[in-house]
Amino acid sequence: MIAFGLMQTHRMSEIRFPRAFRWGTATSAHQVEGNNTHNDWWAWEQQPGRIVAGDRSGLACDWWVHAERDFDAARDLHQNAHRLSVEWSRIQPETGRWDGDAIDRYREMLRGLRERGIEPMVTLHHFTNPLWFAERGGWERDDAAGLFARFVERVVPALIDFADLWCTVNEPVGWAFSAYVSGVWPPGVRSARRGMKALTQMLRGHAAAYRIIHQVQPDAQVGFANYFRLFDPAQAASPLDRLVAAQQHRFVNMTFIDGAATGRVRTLPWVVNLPEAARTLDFVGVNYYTRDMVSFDLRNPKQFFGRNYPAPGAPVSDGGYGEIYPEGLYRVLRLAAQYGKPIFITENGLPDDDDDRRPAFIVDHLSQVWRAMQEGIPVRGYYHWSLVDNFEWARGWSLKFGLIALDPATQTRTLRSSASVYAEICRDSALNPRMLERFTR
Ligand code: GCO
Repeated sequence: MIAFGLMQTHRMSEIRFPRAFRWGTATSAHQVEGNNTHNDWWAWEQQPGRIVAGDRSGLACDWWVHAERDFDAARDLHQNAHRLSVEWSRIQPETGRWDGDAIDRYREMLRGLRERGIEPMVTLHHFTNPLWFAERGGWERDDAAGLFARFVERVVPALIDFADLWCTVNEPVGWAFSAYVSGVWPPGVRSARRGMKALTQMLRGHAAAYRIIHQVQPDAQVGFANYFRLFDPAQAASPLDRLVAAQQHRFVNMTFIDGAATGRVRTLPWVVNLPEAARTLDFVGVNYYTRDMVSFDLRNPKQFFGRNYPAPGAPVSDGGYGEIYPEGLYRVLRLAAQYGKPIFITENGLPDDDDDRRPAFIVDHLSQVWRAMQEGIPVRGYYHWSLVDNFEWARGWSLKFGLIALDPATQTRTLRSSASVYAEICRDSALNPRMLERFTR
């Protein structure tokens, strides 16, 4: 209803964002760099049956050598911000070995972004772990956070000339679920208990990183990228559907962020007191993609007895990735606002190979961002996932998230038409009447 009202009022006029708004895209090291041979994902990809169609990251988008080619494109598309990650296994390929050349390459990349007028946001852990770290027990070991902290102490001082916006970790709950509950990501474990252990250790790692960064760069803004997904009861009148949806919501959306805000986690089965983690958020990073309808189902104990599916008849993106639900971004921004911090939309996007939905997706989602901002919610930037098609974890190369299409075999790039739509938005810091007229229903 309200969304409809918004479109009516603004159908012909412009939707203006602040001049200082950060407009960019997001990527992660393993998904774009290529030849990340020292991490657990690389090893995982070599095992038969792990990745759709036996795909491998391989050369990925060849960023380790040629990231600047895509940085040029981002600049030409009027982007002024980019979120990328640094690969721990490059910087510390073995327990006792630090690779200065790898750090230099990251300095060069960040300088390259700055020179193009693009402000970097740097993520320190985006799903991958050095093989040596994974082989000794990864995040399940009690010293994991300490080992991560050593990496942070090494890499952050080397990058502070170029960056002051930091994401410690990416989507910790989603990562723990895929790595330790469903077991479709390395280390391929199926044990909620072990997952909780790893997640607790990662919260410790986040807190340690928060402190280290502030010691070396007092003005830094530090947060993490929290995955927000909406879970709506299939039958609003069913208490069981409501209960299950609420449980999923608490667990997926709120556990880690509550831990980082208060130092306490009370999401059964996860109960932790970590006072050191309290107040370790300078901003809230929002990764938003989709929502689920949820019905009670005794057969799914691992999902809190819920069965999840897209709303019947709703538009969905490629490959069963989920419902396209722009109003969800407004709703998660309201959730994120309760922490009283500035907000960055650190990821939002969809797999859409033929690009028939992406232009409208961008315009509709940004209309919802604007709507939240009209209510005083302090959104500071939007990083579309992603700049260029990249290696989508267990889905391999099958899902195409890029504004720029990539053929990984030939490294040929082709701009999708959504790239130009988004470029106009970035240039004007506004949704113009033409695009509102054309793309909003
Ligand atoms: C994640 C990550 C990205 C994905 C993106 C599309 O959410 O898994 O942060 O690495 O590629 O979300 O699925």
